[in-house]
Amino acid sequence: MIKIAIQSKGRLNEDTTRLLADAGIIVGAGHRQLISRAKGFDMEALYLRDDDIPQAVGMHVADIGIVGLNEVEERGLPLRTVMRLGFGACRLSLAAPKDSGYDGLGWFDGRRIATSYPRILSRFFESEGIRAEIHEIAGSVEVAPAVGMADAIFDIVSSGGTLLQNGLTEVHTVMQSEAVLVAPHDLDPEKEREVEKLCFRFRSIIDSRGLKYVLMNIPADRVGAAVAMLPGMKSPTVLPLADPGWSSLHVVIRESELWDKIEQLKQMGAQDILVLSLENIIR
Ligand code: PRT
Ligand code: ZN
Repeated sequence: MIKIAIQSKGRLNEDTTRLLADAGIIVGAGHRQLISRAKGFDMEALYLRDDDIPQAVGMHVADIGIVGLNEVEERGLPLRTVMRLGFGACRLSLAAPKDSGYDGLGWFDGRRIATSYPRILSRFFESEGIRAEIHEIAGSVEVAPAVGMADAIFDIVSSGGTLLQNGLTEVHTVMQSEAVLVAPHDLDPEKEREVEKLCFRFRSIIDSRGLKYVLMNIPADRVGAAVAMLPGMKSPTVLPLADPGWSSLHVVIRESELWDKIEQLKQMGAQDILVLSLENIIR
């Protein structure tokens, strides 16, 4: 049985349990549990604070973990990023007060920067040859400049709303982050096979997100033109209808292009268009 460490509560908890559920693996919500036996996969879930997940995996308390790449990088442990999971997207950025007169990275020289990610920041400053004072604080980093604790901050940003509310401007992005599946480098081969099975399920779910399966009837003499403008995994499927003048066309379309493509298909004479959601793509 493999043990997976997941965030007990917080931003990644819900998306993590949803990804597992979509993969046919039901675990408890975690809010009051420490550990639970999963249904649908031979697995135990360990509920931890995100900060502790890299270490739990590094120490083999858990075999794998789902956590933000930012936490993995900050801990600096020898872990392997097995897979990016496509949720929890954010970036780690430097931000300065709006009226700071910021004029490039050199501005940080000799200044005080508040952050909960001192290791990532000091590595970055080192690589840029910047000497700044890094002040580690645990929470509410964004208020540090206003209360005089720092000249600037280095923190997680997603919409940027929090920076704006605190009179700060994002001046430099240091890293992009998202939730990742991590494992140690020396997982035993039997567990490694289980992790591969899990990744196979995750991959099929992640690949199918944002895709729609579209079926339609279209005049047979327009099929060539329709196929030419459609994507499709290999190429669209074309099936003859009982009426020789018509064909049925099946295709996978990215949600962002859906309406655009449907309008073009309608203009080509497509009718009875069905749009279905896609749950999995097994390649
Ligand atoms: O209790 P525990 O220690 O487990 O959780 P936590 O409070 O330390 O972390 P949590 O749940 O807030 O975040 C978990 C992970 O989610 C982070 O490590 C990131 O990988 C990821 N993530 C994605 C984010 C955000 N987006 C995010 N926006 N983590 C934090 N934020 C913060 C941001 O710093 C800002 O203060 O949310 C606020 C709103 O952001 P804006 O830019 O949208 O205003
Ligand atoms: Zn945390």
